[in-house]
Amino acid sequence: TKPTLAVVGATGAVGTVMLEILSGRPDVWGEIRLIASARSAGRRLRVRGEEVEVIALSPEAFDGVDVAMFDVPDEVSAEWAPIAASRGAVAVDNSGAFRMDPQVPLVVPECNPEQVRERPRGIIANPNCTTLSMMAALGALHRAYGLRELVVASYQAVSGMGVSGPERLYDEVEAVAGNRTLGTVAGDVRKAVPDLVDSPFPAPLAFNVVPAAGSYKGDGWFSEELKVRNESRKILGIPDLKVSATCVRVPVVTTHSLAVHATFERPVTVEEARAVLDAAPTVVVLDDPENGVFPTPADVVGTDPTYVGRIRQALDFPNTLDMFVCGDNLRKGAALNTAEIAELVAAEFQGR
Ligand code: 2RA
Repeated sequence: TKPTLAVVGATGAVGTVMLEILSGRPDVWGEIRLIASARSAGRRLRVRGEEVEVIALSPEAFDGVDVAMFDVPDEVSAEWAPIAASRGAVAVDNSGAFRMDPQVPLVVPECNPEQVRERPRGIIANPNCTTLSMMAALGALHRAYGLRELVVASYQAVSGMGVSGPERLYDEVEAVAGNRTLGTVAGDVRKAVPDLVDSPFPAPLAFNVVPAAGSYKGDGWFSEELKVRNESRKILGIPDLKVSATCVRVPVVTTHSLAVHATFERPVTVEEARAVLDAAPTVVVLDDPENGVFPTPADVVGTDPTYVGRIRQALDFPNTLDMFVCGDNLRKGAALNTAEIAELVAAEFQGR
């Protein structure tokens, strides 16, 4: 019999994409149970062409569940993923609660699929969408040339925040639309957008970029920047990888972009790197800058691959490539990778 899957957080931004993805993937699941907060219980959502009623999160909701995906805030996962595991489910968690726990593998199927089986707590973590958006590409290059140093600037879409991000961006864009003098005087955009106390962002996003993603962690660092460092090291299995990241929120609805400056142990040419990336099944090289061909969020949103372009040799840094990477933060960056991990676990049920 096919394993039973629970989707916890089915009504959120990632949960919504998850249901869409589950409807299009090979059908490895028996029952798919939808779980959300008591507030959302009773809603009916479509998955695999059928309407399924959302049930409230409770310990009993996990009875008979083989794999439980969590797309909920950190504190909800911290409490409930262990409950699901204690009731016999394998929890695949997309929050930050367990990613750095040494007893919890942090898995990107393109990089470290074998680690799904090393789960003493019954929990497998899915990486942060910013890190994840570049992992398929960097994993392939690391295998070929040995990654040593990573300097990254992110251009992060607002849906990384959950549904409140796009809502706020659309509101702000509506407020500034049509005013052809805005953005010319300091503070004019701030005055034009709705009150920032109601915003999930610390500054206007319309006509702006904001160098603050995640929560402030002290010593100048925001959580997203530390996650890029810690999670890249863990996924790639390079504990001493040198990483420095600057994470920036941009007025894009969905799809994170990253400017990546990657230094390798061995010499690497652009031609070879392109061939390595081309050969990676889930990476698409879009790299003909002379003819305007490079990845942009507007062109890649809603698709599964990791896109790489602007691949070039850093002029003053040996063994170093600069490149621009785009990935849909709700798909490969979140729901798709979680689904892929869950499918690896589901494969263990075959023949049982
Ligand atoms: C973001 N990386 O973009 C995140 C959190 N999922 O906000």
